[in-house]
Amino acid sequence: MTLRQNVGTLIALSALVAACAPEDEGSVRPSSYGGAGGRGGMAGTGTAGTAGSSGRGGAPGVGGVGGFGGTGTGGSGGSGGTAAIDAGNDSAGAGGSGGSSGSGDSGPTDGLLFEDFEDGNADGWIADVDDGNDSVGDWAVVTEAGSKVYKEQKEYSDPSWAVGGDVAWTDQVVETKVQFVSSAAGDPVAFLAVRLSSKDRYYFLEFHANETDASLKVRKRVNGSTTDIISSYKTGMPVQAGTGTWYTIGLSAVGTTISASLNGKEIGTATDSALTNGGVAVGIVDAVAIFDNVKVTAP
Ligand SMILES: [Ca+2]
Ligand SMILES: [Ca+2]
Repeated sequence: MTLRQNVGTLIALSALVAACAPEDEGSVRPSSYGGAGGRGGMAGTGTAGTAGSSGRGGAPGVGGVGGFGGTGTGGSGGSGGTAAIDAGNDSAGAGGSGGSSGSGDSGPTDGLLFEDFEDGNADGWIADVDDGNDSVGDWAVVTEAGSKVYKEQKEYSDPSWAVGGDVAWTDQVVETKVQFVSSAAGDPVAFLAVRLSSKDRYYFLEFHANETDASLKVRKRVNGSTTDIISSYKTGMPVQAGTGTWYTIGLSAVGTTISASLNGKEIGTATDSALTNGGVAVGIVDAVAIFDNVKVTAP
């Protein structure tokens, strides 16, 4: 039955009730009849109920997950949820949004070390280790081109190193991105070292930015003497690395095999047994340069 039909039925019923009601309560009735009932009163006007309380806000979100690499911290908790706004609606508001991501260095968890410097810290790195001159070196984590990088900010004519890792490491495959920023001296060289156990014991790669050949060398430093293991390469080398371009340089020491790579391509291998263990290092001479994504894995 529609509403209109409903209303019509009610009106009809009212008319019927009115028709059956006595016109005059005082009229004389046969004594065998009881008195007629009185008229119904006017409909009352009820007071509207008070609105229900709003729902409670949702619980704050869970903090984000810290980054891989062992140095990340959890993100901050999310904000509380929005309270329900409908009067009388006692359901809970929506839950809070999730927390922000952690700020730790990301990267592979199966490697020995990964450092992208995105947490703003060169944690675990020791700078200014060089050949006896402790005043050399001005390393800092800075933002360049949207990424945090490790920068040797001043140009020195003596090698300036930053070392990391663990002196107990044996077999290791290391690579890093490097970019020469400037070189007043005009003969910039970047270094990458493996099996470094002291300032006088390590294998290292030399990357000469302004050579057109012989721009990479692999050398060893043993008890204060430096010796070439692989003196030069020409095949696959850039024609002057120059400044402003990222290169990936790699050096590995697996057993007695020492290998070097440029942009992921192996460019030479040598055999040497002088050094068996040590950490890693990046370095620079005659240049301002930046490093990023230092990765060490065990083969
Ligand atoms: Ca970075
Ligand atoms: Ca870091």
